[in-house]
Amino acid sequence: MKKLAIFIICIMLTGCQAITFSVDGLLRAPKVADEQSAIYQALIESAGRGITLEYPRGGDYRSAFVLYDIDGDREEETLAFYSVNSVSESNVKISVLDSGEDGRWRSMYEVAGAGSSVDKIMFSGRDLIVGYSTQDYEDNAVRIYRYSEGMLEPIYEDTYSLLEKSDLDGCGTEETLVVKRSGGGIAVDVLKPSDEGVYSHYFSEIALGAGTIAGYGFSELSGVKALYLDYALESYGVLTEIIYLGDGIIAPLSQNGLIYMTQRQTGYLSRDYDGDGTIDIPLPRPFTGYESAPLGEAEYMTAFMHYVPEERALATVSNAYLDLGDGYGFTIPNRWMNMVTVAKNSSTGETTFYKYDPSLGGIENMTPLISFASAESSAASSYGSAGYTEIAETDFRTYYVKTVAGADEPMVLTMDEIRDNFHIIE
Ligand SMILES: [Ca+2]
Ligand SMILES: [Ca+2]
Ligand SMILES: [Ca+2]
Repeated sequence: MKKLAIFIICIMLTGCQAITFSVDGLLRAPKVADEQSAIYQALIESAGRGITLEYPRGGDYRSAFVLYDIDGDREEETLAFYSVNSVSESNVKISVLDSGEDGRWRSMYEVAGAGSSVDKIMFSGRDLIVGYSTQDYEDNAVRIYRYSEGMLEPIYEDTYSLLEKSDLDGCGTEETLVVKRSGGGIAVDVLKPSDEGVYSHYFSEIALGAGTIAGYGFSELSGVKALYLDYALESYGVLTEIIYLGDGIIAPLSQNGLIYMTQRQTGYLSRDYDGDGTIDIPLPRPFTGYESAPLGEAEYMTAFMHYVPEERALATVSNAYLDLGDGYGFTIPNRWMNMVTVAKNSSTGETTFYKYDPSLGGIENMTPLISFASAESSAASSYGSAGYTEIAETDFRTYYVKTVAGADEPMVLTMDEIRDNFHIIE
């Protein structure tokens, strides 16, 4: 049996406060631990000893026991997630436990879930949202449960690839967002709760020809927290759609004929490249000097784009050289645009920017300006002795830069400029 080492309860009184302790410590620890022990005992009394607690793999709630007021009486119930140790039954079970006037915890209700493990748990008002993963299916299953008259009843069920909450219309309350594959595309279902707990459904099919979801994130756009969804086409490349809620589901890039402007090779995912809190959509194109290079031999300049709702257009906010393999990017300063080219030396690992002059015949005759290099942080690096300065470091890699051109070269950048333009990409 999997060792019951960690027992985390998330108490929803003031935000989310996590208390972590071991089962061994349960008997010795004071009051809070006594209560957890009592809850666990109540579950055992009802479900038997042959159970395994199920811990959500993602999301904000990572405990097998979640305290939450699901009936609105201002006292928290406990939701316990577990599976029965049996070959014939693999689905997760949920028990609702409540404490009576005598303070004793009792199991009130038990329901079988829709998968063999818990992907994530969320709440919408008093409703419990559970995402289940199932080994047999590619898609996950979501259930929204409402606790009424002592029963935890599913009021919504679907499959999903993506299950999240976000304030998609800027109303101040988060909607539940279910994204799933559907026919030849991707379907988006938004559930917007009213004060009375009634959901308005908004449904839209987007992304015809989409294969898989490549990545996603949420970012502020005109007062809403919009979904940025990268998806791979079955044919070629990755596209980005932005999704938020107005009178219906708004997918502005498709709706304004801009979606194919975002098509690019796999690997270039939308991300907050410069760390300013806004997601940037990358669009690589051949770097200066590589306009006619064969595929696979080109270097790329990546334009980062934002959608501008007032103009219903995509605007380039910056241009960068990205080294996706080594995990960094360098924003190209304005005075370098069309004046500089780049080459990566595959034997030394150095990436060097050159003053671009096609009349010189080849890049080896052009003036080198600056070089970047990186190495695993754990490995001894020879870049330091080769005139490089350390510019950034992650847990895994250390990044170096070296100015090659003389100080009289007008294209040379100051160290501050280099640092401001250098970004680690995850
Ligand atoms: Ca309650
Ligand atoms: Ca909202
Ligand atoms: Ca950004």
